[in-house]
Amino acid sequence: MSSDFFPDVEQIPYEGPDSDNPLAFRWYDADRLVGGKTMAEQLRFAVSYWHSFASDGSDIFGAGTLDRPWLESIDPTTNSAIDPMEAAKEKMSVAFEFVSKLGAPFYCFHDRDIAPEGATFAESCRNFDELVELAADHQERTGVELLWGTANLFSHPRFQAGAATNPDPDLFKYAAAQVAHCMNATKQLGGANYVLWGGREGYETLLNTDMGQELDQLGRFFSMVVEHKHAIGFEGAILIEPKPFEPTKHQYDFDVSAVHAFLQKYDLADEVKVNIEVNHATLASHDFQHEIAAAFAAGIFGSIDTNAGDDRLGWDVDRFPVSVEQMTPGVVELLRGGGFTTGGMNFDAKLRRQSTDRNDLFYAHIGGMDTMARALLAADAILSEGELDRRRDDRYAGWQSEQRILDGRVTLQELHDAQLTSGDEPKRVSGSQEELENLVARYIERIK
Ligand code: XLS
Ligand code: NI
Ligand code: NI
Repeated sequence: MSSDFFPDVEQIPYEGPDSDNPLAFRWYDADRLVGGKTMAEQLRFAVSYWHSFASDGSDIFGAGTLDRPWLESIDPTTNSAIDPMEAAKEKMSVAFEFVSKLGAPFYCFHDRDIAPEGATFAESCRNFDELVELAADHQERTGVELLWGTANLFSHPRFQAGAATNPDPDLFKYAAAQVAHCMNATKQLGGANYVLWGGREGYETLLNTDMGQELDQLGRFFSMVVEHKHAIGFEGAILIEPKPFEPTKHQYDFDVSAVHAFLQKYDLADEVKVNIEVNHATLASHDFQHEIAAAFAAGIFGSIDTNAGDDRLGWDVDRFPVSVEQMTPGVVELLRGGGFTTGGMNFDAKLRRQSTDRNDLFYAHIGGMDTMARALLAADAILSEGELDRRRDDRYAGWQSEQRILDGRVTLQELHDAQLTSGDEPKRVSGSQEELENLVARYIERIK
């Protein structure tokens, strides 16, 4: 097809670990059974519209470098202005061409990634609705599905002081309207989830911030989202994406535990789950696996934004994941918790600014998908062989005969009195951390 934006690529095949073809998967074999499900079902990969199609590689020091003609405002051949709606349609054709050639089952978008902002809210809605109609056709034609939709409540200058946490109620109202519209579209497109990342929901300085007031606003906003979900009969999950800072100095949805406490305070813990991003976890001084384990422990695990940070850069660099060693412990926690239901693995990751060839977008996603597939194979081998969990269970074995303490049938005084008479010094046992680390390394080495 000569009109293709990626003319050198037909469909990315699976060729196995011995392949040297840079446009083939070596580990991601969609139909391979791992832990009772296919790899496609276990990993539920999604391509993010914003990084892959709506960004041009610009950074705070320089202009865009990537070949994304639909992001230009002037057509270089005719020297005439490009109609933003036509450009959005072209962008969408390329997006679906890419996702289907890659063989990822899902994509994710912000409302403003797929359609341009209009002069008024109503015009923005009309623009968006037109592209949503088109997305429905593309989904139908290609079989690609929507993992989640979200509203961009942070790019436009009107959101400089936040959306739901804005001191001006007019911004709260504007954001509520935009979210309602985007939720309706997400439902229309059969989205499996709806995500809320708190773009500028935080503060720059406490000198001008009433934190209690802002948290109450945010709590009410999320409650309205949940009420709207039920009002329209949206069956997907509502997810909050924690991040500790950036763009604001402090973001209220700091990490999974902060979000969980917030959800409990506003009585939303049964209705809202979390979308965990790898590099947001590290920015919050956690590991990826910590955030997944915390989410399952709290009963609020939802979905994953997979990416990687950089050891020497303390911001959200959104690299594609390349380290099996880094990803495997996270996938162990994912499988221990039972894996995905509505969620999936969205590549919230972008090309480096010098990766200017069209096919670089394929190489990036192929590497990311192969990395996660290897992590899945290692994690599945670790858990099915069972040694790690046997060792973990052994550490807690003593509790089997002490359940009455956890049930609340014993007092502090009783424990004191018993200790006085029995007086035994508790026995210390090794935590065997290094041995367990070696065990995990062995499984990673042996992936087949
Ligand atoms: C930014 C977030 C964002 C969300 C969607 O750091 O990761 O991309 O995933 O709004
Ligand atoms: Ni994200
Ligand atoms: Ni992020």
